[in-house]
Amino acid sequence: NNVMKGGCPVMHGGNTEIGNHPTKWWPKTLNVDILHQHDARANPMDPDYNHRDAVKTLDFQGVWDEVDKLLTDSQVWWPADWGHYGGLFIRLSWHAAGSYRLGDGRGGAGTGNIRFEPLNSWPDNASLDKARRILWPVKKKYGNALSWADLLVLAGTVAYSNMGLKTYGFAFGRKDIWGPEIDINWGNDSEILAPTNERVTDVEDATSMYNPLAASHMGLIYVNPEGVNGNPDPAETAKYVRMTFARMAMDDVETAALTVGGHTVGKCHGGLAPDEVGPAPAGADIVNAGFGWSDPGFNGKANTAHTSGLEGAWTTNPTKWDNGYLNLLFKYEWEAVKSRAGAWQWEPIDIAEEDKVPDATDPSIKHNPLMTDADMAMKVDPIYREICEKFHKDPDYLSETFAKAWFKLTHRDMGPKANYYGPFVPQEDLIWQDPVPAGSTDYDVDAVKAKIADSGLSAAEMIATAWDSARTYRGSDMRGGANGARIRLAPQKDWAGNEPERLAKVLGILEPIAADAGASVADVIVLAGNVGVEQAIKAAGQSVPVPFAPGRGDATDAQTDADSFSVLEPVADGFRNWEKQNFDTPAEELLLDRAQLLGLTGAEMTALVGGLRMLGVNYGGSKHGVFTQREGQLTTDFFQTITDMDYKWVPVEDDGTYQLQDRTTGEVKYTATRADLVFGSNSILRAFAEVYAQDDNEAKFVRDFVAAWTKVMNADRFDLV
Ligand code: HEB
Repeated sequence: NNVMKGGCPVMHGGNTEIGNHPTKWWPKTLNVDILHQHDARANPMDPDYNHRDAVKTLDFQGVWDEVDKLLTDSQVWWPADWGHYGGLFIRLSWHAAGSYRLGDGRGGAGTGNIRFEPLNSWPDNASLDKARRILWPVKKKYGNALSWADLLVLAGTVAYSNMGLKTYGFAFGRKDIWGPEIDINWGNDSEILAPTNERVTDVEDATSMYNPLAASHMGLIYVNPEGVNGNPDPAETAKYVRMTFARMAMDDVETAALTVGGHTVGKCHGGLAPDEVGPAPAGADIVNAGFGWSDPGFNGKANTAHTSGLEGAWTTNPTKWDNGYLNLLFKYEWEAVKSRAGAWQWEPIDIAEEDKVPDATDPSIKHNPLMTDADMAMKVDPIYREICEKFHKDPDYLSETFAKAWFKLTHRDMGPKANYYGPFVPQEDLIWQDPVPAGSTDYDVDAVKAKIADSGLSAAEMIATAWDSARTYRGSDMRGGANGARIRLAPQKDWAGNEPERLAKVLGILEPIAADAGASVADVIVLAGNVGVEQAIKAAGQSVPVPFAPGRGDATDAQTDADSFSVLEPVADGFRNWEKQNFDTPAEELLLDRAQLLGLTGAEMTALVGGLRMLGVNYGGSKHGVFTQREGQLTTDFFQTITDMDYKWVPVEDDGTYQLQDRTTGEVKYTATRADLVFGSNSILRAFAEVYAQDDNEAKFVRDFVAAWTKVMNADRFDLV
């Protein structure tokens, strides 16, 4: 049978390898898959499994104690330095959390993503594969109630506590994912560890790094420990430390505290020359059991381990929380030398014997301590130096500042405190948690609806305002959203995208209604949007109620860290067909990214865009994409038009917009942007658009629109789930 001569039943490198994705030949294809990652079928838990219920049953203290015990339970396959895994566990937690970036809220410890590519195989995460395996018995014992994501952050926190730091607290409640995150752009670099030049416009100016990247190389959490592009120069490295930490929402004091406190414990590992180290986990041979960076020079002793290539500890007592780091940094002059593995590091000149560091395996041997280029930045950069001198003189100040910065680092992407579980949650409210007071649920919703309907506001005004209030939500770090009604406050009330004049008018009418009813403004904004949508449904001759869940609260200015809200400003919103300026990134990509942050599926995004276009809520009243003769009715006209071959699509020269011309007469029937036309041109989105254009799906469309609308309105209602 010649037809079947191919050999194996499954061709090696066929559809079972990731490199053979169907669109690989067309790499610019819109990646709609980012909306469908972490699909229910990729999740092994039962369909009715709710991690929030499970985590409440966890034996919190038991887990803590078990991790504490593990710290000194050295394993033959990865022995602990000085018999203590503290440093390793802390680096694990820090690298889990440190991938967070403020720009889009992506990365961070909130999902357990470090278990998967690319993070699992990033060179900067070398040996953290071992750290997680050491923790496996705890995960195994406590099971579903203990997520990996929680455990990865808990490990470092317990380690600090064990070594003498008074920790600030810990919250459980992170939910695991079961495969790589595909929505995160880690950079467009040509290769792992490509020169920093590929991600900046000017190497001397760290702030010129492309947004929202927050690391100096592909594959690193922050900066190159050997110096910018591997050249030791602490003053230059200081710029990158400042920039990368700022992009993680850390100021200079927090950054210095984290660096000093981080390197107060543990050590660097440089057992080998880099070319002797085996491939990362994703590229390693099957017999490595999921481990990467196989190490032919490793003789079963801690002191031959290889990780970064730098070698040595920062302090004389690397398993204790003390002030040793700053004592040594300021006591000695340091010179750049090569480690035994060939990496640049700094070592002290003429160090006293008693300040030397005991060997990680044989304490009778003593070594020089080391500093990375980033550590030297703490001494060389005038701002960091001043902060560190204060820390040096006042160790309690260091401990308190560090403990709080560590808590922020490891909890920054968990959203508001409603997402925190367990007995170690700190009482205090912190401004970066974007606190929102609880709102009333005890008012007459129908009476408020009636007042709104009588208020004289148009459906479009109400829908646009509710949408703007809710659209800032991003699931990446669970910030933003309608709760808190921060759209009333600076800076949001003045954002161009919120059309400040219309917003002020609408708020001027809704606020008294809220006050009269004892409802929050946040609730009334959403309720008004629902009223508008219900009117549009009725106008289309349908009747589908829009669900409403009261209970949002109104935040105050004092509860709002105005600066940290600027990153939530929508500078483009394809749902309202708007861009603040002409961006290089095409409108459809901006729309897709926003839909992903909102947690929408492809069908939900499609229903919302096509529906909102019918409701006259485009920014500035533009008519792009308003493919209907009956604006204000929630119909499927958008989809009818976009799938209709009677129209020819013609670009408007130098404008970035398009015309839909009658194919026979040439008459311009409608105008459009790329955020409209993509629903007719992209093969996947067109498939969704066809569903809603179908004759049998008019009612389904309205139901789907309402469900997607409600999802966005409730995206930040962590109190409901
Ligand atoms: Fe770190 C380690 C770098 C920051 C914590 N560090 C390490 C190393 C290096 C680095 C290179 C070594 C590795 C090995 O093993 O070999 N860092 C670095 C840099 C930076 C940092 C560049 C920026 C600035 N850290 C940091 C932070 C923290 C830390 C922030 C926390 C908080 N680290 C750490 C630890 C360690 C390290 C703990 C130790 C580990 C062990 O012991 O194993």
